[in-house]
Amino acid sequence: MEFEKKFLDILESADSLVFFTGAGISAESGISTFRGEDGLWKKFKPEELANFDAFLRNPELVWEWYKFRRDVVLNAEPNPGHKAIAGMEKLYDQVSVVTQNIDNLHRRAGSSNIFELHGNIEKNYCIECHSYFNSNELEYVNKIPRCNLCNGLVRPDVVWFGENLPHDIFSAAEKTAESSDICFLVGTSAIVYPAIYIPLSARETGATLVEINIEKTEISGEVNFCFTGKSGELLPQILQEAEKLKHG
Ligand code: BV8
Ligand code: ZN
Repeated sequence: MEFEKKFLDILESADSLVFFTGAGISAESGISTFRGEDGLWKKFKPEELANFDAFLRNPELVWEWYKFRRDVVLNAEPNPGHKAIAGMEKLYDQVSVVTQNIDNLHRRAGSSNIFELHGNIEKNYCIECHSYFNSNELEYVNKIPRCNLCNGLVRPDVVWFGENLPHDIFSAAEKTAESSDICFLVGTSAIVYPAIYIPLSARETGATLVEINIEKTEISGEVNFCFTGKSGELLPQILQEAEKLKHG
């Protein structure tokens, strides 16, 4: 893609970058998005799966869904989009990833400053005594993991609809966004709150918003630059431009 000079000048003068990512950045790793054509929500209804009442009503079904998604994630690899974001850390003083994804792919790609707003599929906790368990430590009783300390129900450590986001992570992410020069919005439909406040607060404090998506979204009209294309293709191109600008 040919990037306009205005964007390249901002890319060159920036010190601090934030990448606000959604399910779309992992699509090229073979992980379904939520609301796309093959989206997860097409097959399952969020209200039946990604909320606490649904979990209490039918823990087997919710666990079946997360075990399925965890298997997909474990067999997936970070794609060139994840890797390009990790590569930016060699060129800029501050590079942060604020992700809505729970798939761990940014960490596996080598990013070192990650804020997981909606949790992580590898982490779980007992709803009774709040003991934490990694997914490979879980002990299943009739397809449901139970706490080996109090026999309570264990749930994925992810944020379901109607649940608050981890306050410390959210406010740290917001602070990072507010001190960024560029906030990239990568592969997100930009409809889930309060996550979407992160790029909006970056804009409030003067950051340039750059959207990377295969289609227009709810926020396309409010960003400074809209690059239409696959993040696995566009992000490596932006990294290449940044290398040329920063290394001359
Ligand atoms: C809360 C769990 C306070 C983990 C998820 C009415 C109006 C506004 C808000 C609300 C409302 N009713 C309720 C709410 C609040 C609700 C909300 O925002 N709902 C939305 C759907 C309207 N939010 C909440 O409930 C949040 N909590 O508000 O707490 C509270 C407290 C008590 C009582 C009430 C409120 C909690 C939200 C978190 C929910 N958890 N996931 C998991 O199982 O994964 S949400 C789920 O959506 C994922 O976390 C996902 O990350 C997130 C956002 O989706 P995206 O990542 O954007 O993915 P999506 O598929 O939508 O889009 C993919 C994009 O990628 C597309 O644009 C596509 O074009 C693009 N793409 C595809 N391929 C590529 C690509 N782009 C580039 N390259 C490609 N190759
Ligand atoms: Zn317990």
